[in-house]
Amino acid sequence: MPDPVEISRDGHVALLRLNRPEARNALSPEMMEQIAATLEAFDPDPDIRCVVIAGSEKVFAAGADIKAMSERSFAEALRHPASSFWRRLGAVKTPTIAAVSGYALGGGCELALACDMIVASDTALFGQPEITLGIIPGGGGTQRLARVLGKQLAMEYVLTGRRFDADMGLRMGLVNKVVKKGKWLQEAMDLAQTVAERPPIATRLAKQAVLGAEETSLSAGLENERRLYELAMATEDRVEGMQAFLEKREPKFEGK
Ligand code: DAK
Repeated sequence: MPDPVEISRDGHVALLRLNRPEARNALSPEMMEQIAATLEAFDPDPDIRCVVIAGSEKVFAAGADIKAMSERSFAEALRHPASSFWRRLGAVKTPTIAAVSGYALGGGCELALACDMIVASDTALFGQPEITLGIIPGGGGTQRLARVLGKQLAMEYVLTGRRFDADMGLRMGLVNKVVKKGKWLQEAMDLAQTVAERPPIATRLAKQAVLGAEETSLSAGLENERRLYELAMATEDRVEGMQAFLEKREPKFEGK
């Protein structure tokens, strides 16, 4: 059987492509383990500076595997790797970009939401249809949608299971950029290359600082930002970055 996730590299950018077309990239336990383990392995590696997660032209991911879920008992659900997958994903320090074309539904939408940015094809369709199956989003959908869209809109999409398209996602602040069909992956890779040109310790610190805004009060967030800033000031890369500016040359960041 082919790997459910294809992993490739382009310079400092890693690309993870979900590859279960026969099940519309439904997130199987193997797929989730491979995604989480790969991202965890990249985290301490300064050569991996940004990760793009993509599906195919037709589907990003159709969510958790409904067939497998339908056969799972309550006790099995408690022990299932899915319960730790989302926590592991949320702990990733490397900047991530979801490149979404076609359906991003249920856990697929939650996977995109767990990434730091979303580049979408104009064919992309997002939604949390769990309610139509008798469950509710369990991979962060209720929380991340409410934070991005606000309570009223999140409530509408979570209670109805209705989908929204890429343009609507852009208007609501969930999508960073909408790109013509066929160009979405390149656009996401270009954005990732730009992030990858930046010093990798500083991008990881910056990611932590921005995510802190969702977790804390403003004063605690500002305090957290100050500490992370001080860490950035302790890096060799910031010496190089400032020196390069003063010498009017391009910086060479080593991740130190
Ligand atoms: N799971 C399993 N199989 C799926 C699937 C899914 N989510 N989505 C599609 N498939 C399978 C179909 O059963 C079909 O299989 P065969 O009949 O060929 O064997 C094949 O993929 C092709 O599907 P369609 O014929 O439906 O393909 P279309 O192109 O016509 O439609 C579609 C594509 C994506 C619109 C449609 O397949 C669809 O609506 N899929 C279901 C979308 C959905 O309801 N997703 C939400 C799943 S629930 C948790 C955290 C998170 C979650 C759970 C737990 N914990 C922390 C514990 C998340 C839950 C979910 O995501």
